[in-house]
Amino acid sequence: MTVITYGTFDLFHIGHLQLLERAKALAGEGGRLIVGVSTDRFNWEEKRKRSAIPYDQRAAIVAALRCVDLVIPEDDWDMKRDILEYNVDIFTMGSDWTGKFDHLKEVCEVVYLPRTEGISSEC
Ligand code: C2G
Repeated sequence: MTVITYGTFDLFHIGHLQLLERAKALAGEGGRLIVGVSTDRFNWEEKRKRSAIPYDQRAAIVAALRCVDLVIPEDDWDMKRDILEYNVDIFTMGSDWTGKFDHLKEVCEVVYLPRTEGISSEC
């Protein structure tokens, strides 16, 4: 199966890694994990968030992970387009987003995974 998740992945840390490994596990044997890494534009325009690390470096770090099969830029909130384009079976996010993406249940399964407590990119 194909799983997709999204994030900023700034100052990459164990909480990000555990989320991505849990997301890959959802894809099952021979499955695929796609990760949408938020662009600097999206982060500022939509989330008023400035990341310490620029998009191209955050994307390269995520793309280098064994559990990640494809990285795409997240430059808007239209996850439905990505889900249909990549024939995604499961959309997943950490539990801090619980309920925020339930509308995507029209096009795929939505799973919220437990966050790793006690660590954050926020300095
Ligand atoms: N995460 C986690 N544990 C942490 C920190 C983050 O499980 N201690 C998870 C988040 O729940 C999210 C993913 O790791 O699913 C990426 O976290 P962020 O980089 O903080 O992503 P965010 O800024 O929430 O952007 O449109 C969705 C956004 O792009 C998500």
